[in-house]
Amino acid sequence: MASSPPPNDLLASLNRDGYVLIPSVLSPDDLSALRAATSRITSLARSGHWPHIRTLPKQFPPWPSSAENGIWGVQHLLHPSQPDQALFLRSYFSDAIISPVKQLLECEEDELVMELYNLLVRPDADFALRWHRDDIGAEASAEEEERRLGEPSWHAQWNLALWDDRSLVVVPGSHRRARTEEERAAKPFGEMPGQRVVEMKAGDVVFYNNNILHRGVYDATVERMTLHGSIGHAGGSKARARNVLQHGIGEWVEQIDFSSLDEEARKRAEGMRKRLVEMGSSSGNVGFFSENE
Ligand SMILES: O=C(O)CCC(=O)C(=O)O
Repeated sequence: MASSPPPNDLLASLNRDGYVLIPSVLSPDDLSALRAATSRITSLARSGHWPHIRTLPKQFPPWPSSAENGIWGVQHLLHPSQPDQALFLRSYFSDAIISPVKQLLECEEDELVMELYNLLVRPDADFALRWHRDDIGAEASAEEEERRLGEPSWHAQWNLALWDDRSLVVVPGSHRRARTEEERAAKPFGEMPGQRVVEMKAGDVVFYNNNILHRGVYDATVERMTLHGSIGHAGGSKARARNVLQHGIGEWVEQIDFSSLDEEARKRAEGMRKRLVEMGSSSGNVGFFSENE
């Protein structure tokens, strides 16, 4: 694994630009094993045998479970019925991810919270996402944007490319300020002043503030297998944990068997899951979430 920049540099870059790229975090063996596993689950998803998918031409969840119009993502790599679950568990809880996350959240391991692990793939037809911030709607006023952007984000989100990837387009620095009039007036699928394509080589990981102005531009002829994950901080809102559970993993998170992990990673995983369930649970029973809402 290539050496990461010192912690302060990593966080300083994220704070300044809204994203930070760490090159070559995967060994050649890990890269080829992950490519094989992501190909398997993507084939299952494209052929209608994995219902947890992002479907064309829809940007935001919820997505239907039918792949008949094509897909651009595969959800829930840590699901117990996922054929390569053990490999994805190893990847999600690996030092290559956890070390930078701890640096970016400025916290210790026992404050980390398990969240989501998904996969972004080559779409079946050319497709693009409109400019957006993940947690602040386009209708927000400038005051509302400023207020929300001033709050700590309490989670880290990343893209880990298994093939070279230039799909993510960002406006550097836009996570620190409200949109300008020009940005507000820009076409949802058009060029934005100052936009930058995030150029990733296979094995690179980019961490980004999910409220940076960004979009995805996808080419149906270019292979894409990019692991897309997030990890929370126990200081964050209970609402986020509940949301992760309700719309993501609440029905099966407690069934995940961590015994394939080595002892250190298993302890890490048990702790992170426990904090997710405790934070998200108002009744003490995670199974209630999907029934109640
Ligand atoms: O494809 C990407 O890398 C970006 C995805 C994205 O913006 C989203 O899921 O909201």
